[in-house]
Amino acid sequence: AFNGIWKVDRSENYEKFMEQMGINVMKRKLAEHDNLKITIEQNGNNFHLKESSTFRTKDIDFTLGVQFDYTLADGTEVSGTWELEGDKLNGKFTRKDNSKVLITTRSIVDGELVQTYNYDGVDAKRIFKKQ
Ligand code: MYR
Repeated sequence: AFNGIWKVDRSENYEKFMEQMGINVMKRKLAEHDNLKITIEQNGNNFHLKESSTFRTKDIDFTLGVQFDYTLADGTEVSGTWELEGDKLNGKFTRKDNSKVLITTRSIVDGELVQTYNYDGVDAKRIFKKQ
């Protein structure tokens, strides 16, 4: 269900979320127009993602339930896991610099990919359309 090429269409409270993450105003402005595109290929428990944005392109491989390292576009390093709960992907990642937890989910809602984010009391969403 997650397979496909997903292009960001709109965001909710993403700027506040990034502010809570400690990202400076200039990077936040750029990140609001990052044209993020995520290509997802799921094979059983294994995922291969291609992330592309105005910041970078990056390949990501992970297996459900298996911890992996990831570097956010601003350089922040995290480590954590994705797990599948029903039709929903639940991600829990811990920042290496301050040990705070970033919770994220991915689910398909009305044909759109909805990714939610929570960090330190601030919630945000980004909604992607299939190409
Ligand atoms: C992936 O599945 O895309 C890789 C793992 C994602 C880890 C958490 C992603 C949170 C991204 C938040 C970016 C906010 C900018 C600081």
